[in-house]
Amino acid sequence: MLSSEVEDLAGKVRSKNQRGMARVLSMVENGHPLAPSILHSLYNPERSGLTIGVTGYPGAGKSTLTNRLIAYYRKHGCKVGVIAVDPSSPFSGGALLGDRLRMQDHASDPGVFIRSMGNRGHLGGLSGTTRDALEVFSAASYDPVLVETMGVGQAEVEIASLADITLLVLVPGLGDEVQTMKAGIMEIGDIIVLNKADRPGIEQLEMFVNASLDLIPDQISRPTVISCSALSGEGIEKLTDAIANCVSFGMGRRVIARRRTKLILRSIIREKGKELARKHVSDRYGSIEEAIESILEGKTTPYEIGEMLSGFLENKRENENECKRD
Ligand SMILES: Nc1nc2c(ncn2[C@@H]2O[C@H](COP(=O)(O)OP(=O)(O)OP(=O)(O)O)[C@@H](O)[C@H]2O)c(=O)[nH]1
Ligand SMILES: [Mg+2]
Repeated sequence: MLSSEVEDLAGKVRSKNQRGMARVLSMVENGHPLAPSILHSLYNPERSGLTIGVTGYPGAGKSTLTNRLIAYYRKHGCKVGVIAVDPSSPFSGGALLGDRLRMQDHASDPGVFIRSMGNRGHLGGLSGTTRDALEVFSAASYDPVLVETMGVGQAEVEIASLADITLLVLVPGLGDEVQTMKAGIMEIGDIIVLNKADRPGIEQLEMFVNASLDLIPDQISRPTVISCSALSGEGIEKLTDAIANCVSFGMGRRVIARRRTKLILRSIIREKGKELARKHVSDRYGSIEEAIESILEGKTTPYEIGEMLSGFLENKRENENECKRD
């Protein structure tokens, strides 16, 4: 019964049924117990869909740029998916109001599927939701899928870099040092987009960004820098060319498949490891709070609890091996 429901929903996603897709996305977001089985059925590391993360400071023009990219890819006959991620928002389902206004040119286009994601019940938080939503979009043959995140905090950067290619959007006048000098920010993007090139200060920003890139260690590949104006559309084709170049030169399909699989597996290991460890500590002490009390009362230490967890995982593995031998 369950497996037929799983296959039915996975089939709907594959056949691009928009209602089925919306249903599966909600299940993913709410941590529905069937969601992992549906994702298992949909997963294909070599699927052709390209995912593009768009990150940058609030107001940098990410939505305006996303809107331009949607128009460009639609003109070239692609079906485009958009995930707008807002960690501060408890709302999800439809597009966020501001983004909906900016992307309204495409809201009624059946070849564009826009979905916003806020914080919900997914164990892996918003990055887990986005990771899984990307699979759903790609399985439904949306190509490319654009992921816009608000802000450039650690969580947003992590989310944007779940995509195959990440665009980091900077603008003149925000204080070049602030934009570029934040720990490792220049290393986030495969492409650094200097948006609002119609504004004064673009040359200084270009110089500053290039000088900052000179400081990046050699082993990290140097991002491409593209100036454009999302408002006027100038430079957008240069950007889409740079995206295409990233795919054809930097990463063939197999490279993308491997990178994608590594990212997903790493994030699932982190998520499950955390869940398992938390649960075990809670079971042992009643709750995490009570474990803290025990430490404060001198009954144990965080390190002893760490050792206890290692022992627990080792035993679990031994038990599994024994089961296999039986
Ligand atoms: N002059 C100029 N203004 C732009 C350009 N791109 C975007 N804007 C304007 O900048 C403002 C913010 O644009 P958004 O696209 O909403 O920026 P955002 O990065 O999505 O903003 P948040 O989602 O709130 O972080 C809007 O008023 C846009 O019209 C550009 O290339 N040039
Ligand atoms: Mg926006």
